[in-house]
Amino acid sequence: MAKALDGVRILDFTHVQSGPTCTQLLAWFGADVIKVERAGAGDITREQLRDIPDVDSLYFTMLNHNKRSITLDTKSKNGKAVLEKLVRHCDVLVENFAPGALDRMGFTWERIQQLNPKMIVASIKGFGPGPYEDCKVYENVAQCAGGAASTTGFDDGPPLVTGAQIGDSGTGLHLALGIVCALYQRKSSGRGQRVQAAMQDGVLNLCRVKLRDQQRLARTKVMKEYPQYPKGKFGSAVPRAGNASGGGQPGWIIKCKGWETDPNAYLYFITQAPVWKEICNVIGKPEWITDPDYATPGARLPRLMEIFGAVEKWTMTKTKFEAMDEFNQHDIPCGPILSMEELAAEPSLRATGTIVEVDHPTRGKYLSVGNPIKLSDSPTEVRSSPLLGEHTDEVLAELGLSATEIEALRAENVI
Ligand code: CAO
Repeated sequence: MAKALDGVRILDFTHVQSGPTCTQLLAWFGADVIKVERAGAGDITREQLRDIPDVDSLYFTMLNHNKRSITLDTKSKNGKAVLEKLVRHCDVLVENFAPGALDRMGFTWERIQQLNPKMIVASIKGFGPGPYEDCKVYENVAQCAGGAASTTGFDDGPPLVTGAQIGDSGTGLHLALGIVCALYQRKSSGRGQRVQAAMQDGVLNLCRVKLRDQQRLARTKVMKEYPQYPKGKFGSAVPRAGNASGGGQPGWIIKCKGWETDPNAYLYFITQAPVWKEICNVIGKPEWITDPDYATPGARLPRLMEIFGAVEKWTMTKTKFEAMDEFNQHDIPCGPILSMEELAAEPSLRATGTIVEVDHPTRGKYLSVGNPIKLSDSPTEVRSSPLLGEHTDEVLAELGLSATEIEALRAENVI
């Protein structure tokens, strides 16, 4: 079946996590992604967190499916000549080098435009223009600089980073959207353009509700759905909210049967206002339906912890799945805390291709997260990540190089 991005050629200069997540998505939508790696070394993640000696790590394989790999020393004279051909050949260059690296290689935006005015140049950096624009950045730095860490965790503890890679994979997603928009605009403008996504900006975008709360706090000096209310104090900055819901319907994580030994025997529970009556009936507190101290959302705010305690008393007699089943029969929103072990074994995620088993030539079979975005006319088939330089000869031949020229580059260690 045809794919959404059939015919789009991506010069993939990405490494580590943020950029590769972006180009992997584009590959899943059908783009021909040519990953350019340094000869002899490759993307550093090939060897990071290895679980099998001399085999590409899961870190690498899970971020580079469906791509082709070529090796090229882009700092050598003959390597630069090949890179020029690639720039002419491709539609989009994606990179997440440290600031200035592409310029130092001799491929400034101006030079790329001379070579191919239709080329879209997409970059991820840690920070946008400003005091930190020259800094190298990794995931957790972005989480800290983008507002996630200061608003995550409990009030009496230090800032916390989250397991979700919102700085890397989150910014990769932002960049992918920018690239697709630029490809669309190119249809009418006929020109390429620069697409830039800073990791700090991406994290801040995902922390939008916290900037909302910052302004509410400045105006009202209190946030009644936060666990600090009514007993604790509020300062001038949005505090860490523990497990409080980020929206208008208060929620909290509560214990379920087995919590003493199972670190994930918990449920996220939401006291959604329209089903308050049903909540009271299920947990055995029918008197709260009409009691003026509990009957309205406003009256419940200073009593949220008492209410979550009462719900927890009930959920501690049920497993998280039993509690979820029963709450759902009454349309009460809640969700089990699922471990990676449970997710890996979940049949419905396998059925939709959100979790896939992939066969790798040297690793064998492993699990990966497939494409979380489903297009009805462009289904995703997840293929193994490439071995280092697996497609060098094939791609160079497509660029018009003869077998003799390719051998000469190999002899010079350019590829
Ligand atoms: N041939 C020759 N040289 C190559 C090459 C190739 N095929 N590919 C890369 N290089 C060179 C680069 O040109 C650069 O050289 P200079 O420093 O001399 O200009 C050098 O390799 C190293 O690149 P780098 O600085 O990007 O890599 P690093 O390991 O030092 O830094 C990182 C890594 C991620 C901190 C940095 O790239 C960065 O800040 N990127 C932007 C933000 C980002 O994406 N961070 C997320 C990473 S995932 O957590």
